[in-house]
Amino acid sequence: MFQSVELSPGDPILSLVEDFKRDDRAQKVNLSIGLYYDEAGHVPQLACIRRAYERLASQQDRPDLYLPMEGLASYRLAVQHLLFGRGSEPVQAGRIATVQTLGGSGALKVGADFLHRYFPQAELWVSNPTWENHISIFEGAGFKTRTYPYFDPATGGVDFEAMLACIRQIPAGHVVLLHPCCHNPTGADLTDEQWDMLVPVLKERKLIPFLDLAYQGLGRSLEEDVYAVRVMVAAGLEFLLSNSFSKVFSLYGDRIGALSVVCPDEGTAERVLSQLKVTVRRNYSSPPVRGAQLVDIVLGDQALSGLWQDEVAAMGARIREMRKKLHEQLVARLPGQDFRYLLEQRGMFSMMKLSPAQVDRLREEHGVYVLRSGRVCMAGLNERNLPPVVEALAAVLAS
Ligand code: PLP
Ligand code: TYF
Repeated sequence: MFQSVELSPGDPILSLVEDFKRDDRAQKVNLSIGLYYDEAGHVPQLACIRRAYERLASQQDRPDLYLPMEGLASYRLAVQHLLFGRGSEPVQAGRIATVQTLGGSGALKVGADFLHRYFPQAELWVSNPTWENHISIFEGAGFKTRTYPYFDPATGGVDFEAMLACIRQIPAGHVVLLHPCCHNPTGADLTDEQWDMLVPVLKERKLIPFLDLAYQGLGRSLEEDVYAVRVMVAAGLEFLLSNSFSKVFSLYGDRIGALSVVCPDEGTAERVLSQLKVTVRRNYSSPPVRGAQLVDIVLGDQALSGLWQDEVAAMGARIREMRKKLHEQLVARLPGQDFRYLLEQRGMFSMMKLSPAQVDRLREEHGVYVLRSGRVCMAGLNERNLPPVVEALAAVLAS
């Protein structure tokens, strides 16, 4: 019966991680998957999470029951406060429907299923390029996907004119997926002024914006990284916002995130929430409990939340420092080449000007793993691996 099943080629990012694990060279460096590593090269457990675990242990004397379909109530409210602002009008008005999800991926899936049910004709528009899973998840939910121009390899920035021109042509009612900060895979973000110009177009064209936020705080700051959210709220748009806490709480395996749908009024939000619950029920009934409890403890406590904010700020600062050093050392080695884009791009990733052949040489000759597209995880760099990485890049970029 199952003999005709073909082998899937697998996720390109995760398969590269498997290759890396099998590589027995001591000097190998993994800059492929998007994980935040500390200066010692470890994926850290944050101090605020350690404290939250201690608190949880002292409170927990009952078995874990199922959470409701929409997740932990206090967590959902804490998410709204973080993303939209505690005193913000849509939070105060109760016009945001938020459900706890299995990471950012789960939020995308719940959002995609919900949208496809209510807007079956809508197509999804994503940036060219985008995180591959955006396409997989939406196609899995039944969407046809298309791309709008985004990354300009010549400058390492956004080709905003082409992006805007394309978005002006998208038929009303289609879904436009946007990265509010730390674009995956390029690191090229819109400026605040560009968001100011884009948002009225989305509104005028009656498009459905879907913001996917996986790196809040790792670009500029927790507040600046949600500028797009602020502008959309101020413009009175209805939109979806998925967020992931995998990176910013270093809680990858707990699968914790949320989906928020900003509605015009409280009654609509109530009905939307009821449908998001239906979507959850049809997929996996209810979300896991631990990640929500941990994040809720941190965000709900002034001291722990302050500690978390400092820890996120430190992660962001370390990435920027690594960008600066990589830039400095590459310029010193290859004075004729322009690496300014490393400083301008934001977040965990940079799309480096590397051909697939150069990427293969990095891996085969130097044990430096980056994605085939040229995406390099800046958050995997540290003082110890920087010299061999610079050496490897200089070698493949020189010839
Ligand atoms: N969205 C973007 C843009 C991402 O880069 C990622 C990667 O982790 C996700 C969503 C998925 O997040 P999670 O691992 O929490 O599912
Ligand atoms: O882009 C990345 O590297 C991260 C991690 O199927 C990731 O978003 C990669 C692939 C995947 C899930 C997460």
